[in-house]
Amino acid sequence: MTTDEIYIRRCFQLAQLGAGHVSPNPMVGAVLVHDRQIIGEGWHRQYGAAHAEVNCIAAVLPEHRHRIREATLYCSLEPCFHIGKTPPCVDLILAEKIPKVVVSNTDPNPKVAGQSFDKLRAAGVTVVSGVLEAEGAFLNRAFFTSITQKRPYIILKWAQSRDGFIGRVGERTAVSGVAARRLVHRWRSEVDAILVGTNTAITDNPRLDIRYYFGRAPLRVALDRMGKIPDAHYLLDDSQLTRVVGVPRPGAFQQTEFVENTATEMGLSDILEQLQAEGRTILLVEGGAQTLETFLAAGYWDEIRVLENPQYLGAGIPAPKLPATAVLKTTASITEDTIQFWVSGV
Ligand code: AOF
Ligand code: ZN
Repeated sequence: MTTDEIYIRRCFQLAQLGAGHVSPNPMVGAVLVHDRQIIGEGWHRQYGAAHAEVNCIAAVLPEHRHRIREATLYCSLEPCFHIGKTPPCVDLILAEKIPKVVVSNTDPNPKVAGQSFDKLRAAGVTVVSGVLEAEGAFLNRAFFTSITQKRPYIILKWAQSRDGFIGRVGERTAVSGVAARRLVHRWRSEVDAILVGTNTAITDNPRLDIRYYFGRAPLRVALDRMGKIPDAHYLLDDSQLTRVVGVPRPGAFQQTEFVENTATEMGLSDILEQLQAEGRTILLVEGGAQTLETFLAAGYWDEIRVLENPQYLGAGIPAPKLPATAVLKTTASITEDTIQFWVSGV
């Protein structure tokens, strides 16, 4: 590993601390290094709040401040060029007279898109870009997908038994173990919306909350084309931001919105368009089989997370087939469950 790679990796670690707090912004980390010593670290902690570079520079101790003008700033993403919710980081770098900047990814935001590199170079700053670019792009895959494909990054998730069933027919079935369930709640806290189909909404009566974890609860989206989800089900309890796509219902809902859509197909593109327009850049689809298969058939997926429990169900609803373009990115295990992370190879 080169020196640049070591510090860019550290930027990635810091960036990840923003997971679940910064979307639709990217996760960004920054490190200031003087003479092989880290004198400042920072990350983008909260959407709308200070950028990684600002937090990094603010973290430098007073007795080290005079070193900033001899230091190298490592940053996982190209510093911003524009005035958004915060002033341009590129101007801060110039004001601080930082002589060298090393970056992983160019910011695909059209308001930035390489312009900060040009501005820094024109001012005499040494710029190195493209360090661990593929890793950086994977870290911010939701941000990149929403900009390039103009739709949210879509994660399909299901839990299956060793013999490949996601549940018994017409009956709520606990497939995963306790620890895996907690992990799923963590995943929920890291996305902007969770979607379930009608059958799952009716049969499982899911809450789609994050009670086994903490952080930001996502928007719940339930498909209810026939208006069949029972009124007493959790998804209609108005306890959390919820969107029901299908048949509108009367009642004094505060956090629940009804989007009329009774088309025979699920109207997925409308749902995705609305999420994208709202700045919700990561969607987790939690089932059931029919809904997952509709997303797969439409090519609306970027990542698939399969949890597998060693139990045998013997019969039930078969797990969806993985698409031929799916590539196994990594595997993990959590107590008795194993997890496969698949990504799209095209
Ligand atoms: C950076 N450092 O830590 C992040 C950047 O509305 P704003 O001001 O927060 O700007 C958001 C945009 O800034 C976002 O779309 C992306 O292009 C860039 N994010 N840039 O220099 C950071 N989070
Ligand atoms: Zn910035």
